[in-house]
Amino acid sequence: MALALAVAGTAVAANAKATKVLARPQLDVDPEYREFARELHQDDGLVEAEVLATLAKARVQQSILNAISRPAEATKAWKDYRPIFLTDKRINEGVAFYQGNRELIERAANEFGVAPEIIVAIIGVETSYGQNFGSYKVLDALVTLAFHYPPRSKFFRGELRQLFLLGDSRMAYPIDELVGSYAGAMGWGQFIPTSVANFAVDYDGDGRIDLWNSLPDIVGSVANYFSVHGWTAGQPVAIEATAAANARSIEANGLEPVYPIEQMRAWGYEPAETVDATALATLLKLEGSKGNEDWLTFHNFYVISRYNRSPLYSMAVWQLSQEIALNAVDKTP
Ligand SMILES: [Ca+2]
Repeated sequence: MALALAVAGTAVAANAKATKVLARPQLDVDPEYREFARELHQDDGLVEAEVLATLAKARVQQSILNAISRPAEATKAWKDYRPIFLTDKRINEGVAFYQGNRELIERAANEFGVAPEIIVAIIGVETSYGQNFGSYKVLDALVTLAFHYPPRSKFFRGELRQLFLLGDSRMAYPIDELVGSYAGAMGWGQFIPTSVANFAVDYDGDGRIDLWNSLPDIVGSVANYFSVHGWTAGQPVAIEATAAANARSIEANGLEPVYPIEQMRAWGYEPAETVDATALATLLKLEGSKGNEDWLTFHNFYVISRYNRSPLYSMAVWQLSQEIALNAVDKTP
């Protein structure tokens, strides 16, 4: 039943505890909540009673545990992953979003040194341009995962702590009202609390961060995320290559670009576009709908992967951005 997924070995204990909490939180006697509140008081100077009062508003939800336990999308092949994101609908809505907010998007892109179509594509892949940013209370999601999902409790306790540290003064809304994904990712760009703390910006200058209703804050925050992670304007992202029959097999270790293009060519990978021979790349092999694809991916592709570690995610963002850029050409004379 319900929480059997929690942890092998301690299933009985986890089950008993979760059943109790699911039925009715007894916060005044829950030692884990107490310990957490005590830590936030000792380490961060928060008022223990206030932390407990906020925790008391959280609802532990089985649907959150079900969602996080689903198999990862990383197991999909590119031919099955691509059609989820590269749809006419998502491209057309991205073009409309770009054209409708061109001044803002291009101002942020210039200021932060990021490609405008990448900002649009990230928001498109994450939440279909704000149409689907999740319906969970962030507090519910993080409390559920911090205290009832042992495999990642350390990570989510850290995010819950950061949510409290952001506090009502930094965010545009009280922290117990914030809405996001089942994993506590917030707003149009799906920022978890540590990402909000490190990368979100108040781009409309009202003193608060609003990743739900302020387009400047949303666009500026995504642009700043890319800027801080090292996006380099005007540099290549990914180029498809033709592999010679005797192309050397390359065991790519992640997406970090370590091989100069001239080396890749010597090994039998001919880029489909002209590119600086000294540019560093790595090889990404994908299973496309028409067979295997060999891609040379560069530093900027690696930067996209800092938003989400899946290579397929990065490729979807990149290809969506290119479709949007093609179709969103500025037609003003
Ligand atoms: Ca703001």
